[in-house]
Amino acid sequence: MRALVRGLASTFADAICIESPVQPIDVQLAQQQKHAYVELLKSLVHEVIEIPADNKHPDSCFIEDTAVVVGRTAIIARPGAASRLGEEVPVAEALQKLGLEVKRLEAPATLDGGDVLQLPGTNLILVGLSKRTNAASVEQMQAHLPNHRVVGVSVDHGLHLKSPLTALDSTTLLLADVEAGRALASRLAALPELAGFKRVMVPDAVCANVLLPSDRDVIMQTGCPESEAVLEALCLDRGLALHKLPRMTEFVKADGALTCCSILLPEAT
Ligand code: CIR
Repeated sequence: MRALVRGLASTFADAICIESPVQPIDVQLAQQQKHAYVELLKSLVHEVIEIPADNKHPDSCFIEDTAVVVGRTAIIARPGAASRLGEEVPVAEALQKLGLEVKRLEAPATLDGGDVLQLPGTNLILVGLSKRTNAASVEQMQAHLPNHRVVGVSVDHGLHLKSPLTALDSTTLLLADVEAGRALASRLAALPELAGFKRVMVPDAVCANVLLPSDRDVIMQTGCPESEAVLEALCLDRGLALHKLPRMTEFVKADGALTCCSILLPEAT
């Protein structure tokens, strides 16, 4: 696996904060937290490639939202927040240079990558129908990915589908036991495609969003001992290595999840 990340804008303090209580962002602390994230990723993937910061786009470090990589295909997103339009341009160029087959979503589709959950070990891709992502993007994603099943799921609360939900592996979904996670749990219960997945709730909003830099490694954020204990037990049971990253408080203030700061590129790419 390789990872694409983006430098932190000097304007990061102006990032969109809608879901979390507004608190001033300490950009220097954010730099340190981002550095720790990248260093941990470097120890777990073959290469981390960094696209330079873009000070005109305060949210541009949230690179996950700008493209979805599925195998050798990169689908370039159309960010759902007007202030984020354009962030995807250098990301598309980088993915093209890396040899991926680049496809684009076209208007009226809008999509943030944080709304796209690929379920490991299956050809199923869930797309959250949220404030940022619409049904046209589901149709276009499906057309670009004929060997996958792309299924839209309504996101009634919170920013993105993956804010309170990720997959731990091909058997287990993690959900945050908060309003957004509970609402999604009932939406997911109605999907026959997910019948084979066990659903595990963790108490903390931040801890259900884990990053999988390989099929053996899981990264989570600290800050909730109860959630950490749940993840420890799950990982032990599955032979997965759990890596704990000190909570990225400044990113959480801007509604960012752990997955949001990278795009993972499978090895063949
Ligand atoms: C936004 O509102 O777009 C950013 N402040 C946060 C984006 C977080 N993205 C993600 O978790 N995938």
